[in-house]
Amino acid sequence: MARKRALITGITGQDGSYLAELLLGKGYEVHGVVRRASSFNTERLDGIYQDPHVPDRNLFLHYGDLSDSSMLVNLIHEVTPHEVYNLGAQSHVKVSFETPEYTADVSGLGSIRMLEALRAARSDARFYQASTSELFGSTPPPQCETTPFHPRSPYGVAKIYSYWATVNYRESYDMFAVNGILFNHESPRRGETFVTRKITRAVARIQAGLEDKLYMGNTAAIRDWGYAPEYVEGMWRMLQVDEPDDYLLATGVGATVQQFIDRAFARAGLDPADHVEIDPRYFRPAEVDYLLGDPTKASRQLGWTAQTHWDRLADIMVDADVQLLQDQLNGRLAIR
Ligand code: NAP
Ligand code: G4F
Repeated sequence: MARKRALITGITGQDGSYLAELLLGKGYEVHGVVRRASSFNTERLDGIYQDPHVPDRNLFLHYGDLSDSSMLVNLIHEVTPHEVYNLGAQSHVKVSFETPEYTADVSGLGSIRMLEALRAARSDARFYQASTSELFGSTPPPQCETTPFHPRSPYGVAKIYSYWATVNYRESYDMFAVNGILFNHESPRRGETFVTRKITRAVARIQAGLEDKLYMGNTAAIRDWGYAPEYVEGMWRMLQVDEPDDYLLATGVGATVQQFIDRAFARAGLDPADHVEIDPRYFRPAEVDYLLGDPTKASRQLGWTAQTHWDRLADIMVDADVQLLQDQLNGRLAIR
């Protein structure tokens, strides 16, 4: 059988890089959209080229942007993908308050541009939209697929547009278009300004004596944190079922930001009371207080269950950041 082709927007991000590895390992030809930047932004894909078990010759990168519809139209014609994973987004909630219009353009309209490109090409590709637990916002937990949405940020508002666009194209044009409503998922590849990575990176630097203080925002917020490599497997499974539907992925276990801090500092033999201070700069105009997902549907229908909960995840991330810093200090990698 001919090799399956997948197109990933956001391939340079945390999830995009894990998904590319997963699909290459399954024998796919993988195409990714990369934004032009003034310096290298494909660092998370480096592992693919260094791992002899991952067939990197089947990976193709294309310059592009979700704000550029003609580029997306041309790319769909060129690649003729079997599966499209729309992971590209301005994905930072706090930043979305500062860049609401840009966030709406990329994280909201970007999905419509991709869906229209598929429709114009009469493509029968299966489409995955990266939806989010931020859609639930202030609706109390536990949240499941039928829980009402009440987003609390420009990011959440943009993503709700993409959520309904995906449902609408499925219903209007009989497209195989699905939403994965994913709760927070993290890894050593998590962006450095998201809370878990900010904490584990600071722990490594404090332990090494490079820093002394970690300034935090609202540490009472509760999140349902899972492990990103497990979540990209769930994305793939959503596109392998017979009928398109929307699924939520979560661990079903929650913790406060403070609990994550305590666990991460303990892993490195440090006391957070000596190092953590609250800085109002990191508070948001509106907060999402409590996210806790019920992943029963994904478990029953996709056979997907999260294996790694927040405490083990904190250990994995601290260990990785300590090792990364050691490699940097030993001159094997550049310090950032
Ligand atoms: P991420 O690490 O922030 O990656 C975002 C990706 O989108 C990057 O590759 C980024 O490119 C790309 N991108 C940004 N603006 C773009 C544009 N204008 N055109 C094309 N691509 C653009 O995010 P992630 O954690 O991997 O998340 C993947 C997706 O899942 C996002 O849509 C996010 O909103 C959603 N999501 C994430 C979580 C989570 O907990 N991680 C939970 C639910 C949903 P650069 O590398 O050039 O910046
Ligand atoms: O790590 P965060 O920035 O993630 P947030 O806002 O939950 O969004 C992430 O998860 C969503 C899924 O629910 C994704 F859709 C989205 O793209 C992104 O990946 O913040 C987590 C919590 C918040 O309550 C925040 O207020 O941590 C709190 N927090 C406290 N101090 C902080 C900080 N967050 C950050 N980033 N930095 C702080 O200093």
